[in-house]
Amino acid sequence: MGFFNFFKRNISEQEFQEQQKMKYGLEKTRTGFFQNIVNTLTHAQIDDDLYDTLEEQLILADVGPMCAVRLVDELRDAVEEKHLKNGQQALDELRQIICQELTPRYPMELDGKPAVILVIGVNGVGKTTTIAKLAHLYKEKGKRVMLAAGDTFRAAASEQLELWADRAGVPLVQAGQGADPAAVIFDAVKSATAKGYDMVIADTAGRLHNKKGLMDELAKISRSVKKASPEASLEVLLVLDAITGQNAISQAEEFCRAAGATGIVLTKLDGTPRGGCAVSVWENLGLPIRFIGVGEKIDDLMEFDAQTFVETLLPEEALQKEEEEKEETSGEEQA
Ligand SMILES: Nc1nc2c(ncn2[C@@H]2O[C@H](COP(=O)(O)OP(=O)(O)O)[C@@H](O)[C@H]2O)c(=O)[nH]1
Ligand SMILES: [Mg+2]
Repeated sequence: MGFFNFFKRNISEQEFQEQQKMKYGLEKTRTGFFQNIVNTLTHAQIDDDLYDTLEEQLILADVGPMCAVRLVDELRDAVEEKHLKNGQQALDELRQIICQELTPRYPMELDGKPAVILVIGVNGVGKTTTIAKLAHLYKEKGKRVMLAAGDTFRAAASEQLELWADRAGVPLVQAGQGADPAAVIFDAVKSATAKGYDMVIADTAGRLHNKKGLMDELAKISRSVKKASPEASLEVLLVLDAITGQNAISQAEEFCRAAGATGIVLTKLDGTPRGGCAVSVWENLGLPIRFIGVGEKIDDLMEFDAQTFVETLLPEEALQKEEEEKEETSGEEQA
């Protein structure tokens, strides 16, 4: 115990704000299927029925059948090994297992000059919005950010990004419809290097590529990034829509390794009660989640923190109780 002591952990004001934002963003998921998991475990005796129920509930939360079975197996082993006695202890163990599952195995590559982030994914998942949010986030951190309109397939894509670039207050490099995306990104990296920008974030077209086409295009972009600046680093973020959850993950499996993706952005977590798909991303795609989208506004993107995520979805019972009490008292005060 202790690892997840939500109350006893001393947190800064900023961490508190992050927790609140995550709580709000994950409202549907945390008050839905994950709430059931907490309720099931908190009051239960540990037996085979409990494991069956838990497995079902994890699947309902969209954790994915294979991942759910494995997590429950891990939990069962841990319960035996550590001689855990009750559901509360099992819940604490489950938090740790899921947290480990969600913790990135390697850091993001952002130390290049400039740091290039290429954003890929199928149409409608939230690529362009995510790029605007990323620009905002890194600008707030004091970085000089430039955008590249690499989605040259549709004229509207560039216009949409232009609006967002204005809102975020960052420059945008764009070319006409049908231009070569690798050339646009080359120009952006060149320009960023010349002007001393720290970061280039590039949009790409969301056509459903075949594997070879996608591979070739990304290889070409990657070469042009290096050609434009030998000191550039490249992070390729694949955007997945949490609303389509497991479906999105199985679709992505097809091409994500081929595409050389290095990380995942999971968008629209605010729009689904089944945000559990996050838990199976590593098992299915072998990629860490780097950011989560929790709304449509420019600051509705969060850097992914596994511990805060798990504490939000599987809070300690005491936390919920205290909140209820707080609500009751404030209700009384108003009355
Ligand atoms: N609720 C919610 N909507 C989002 C989020 N991210 C993107 N969207 C919406 O998803 C739609 C498609 O986004 P867009 O960035 O154009 O997707 P793209 O085709 O991949 O570039 C837009 O209506 C966005 O406002 C999110 O985190 N939460
Ligand atoms: Mg787009």
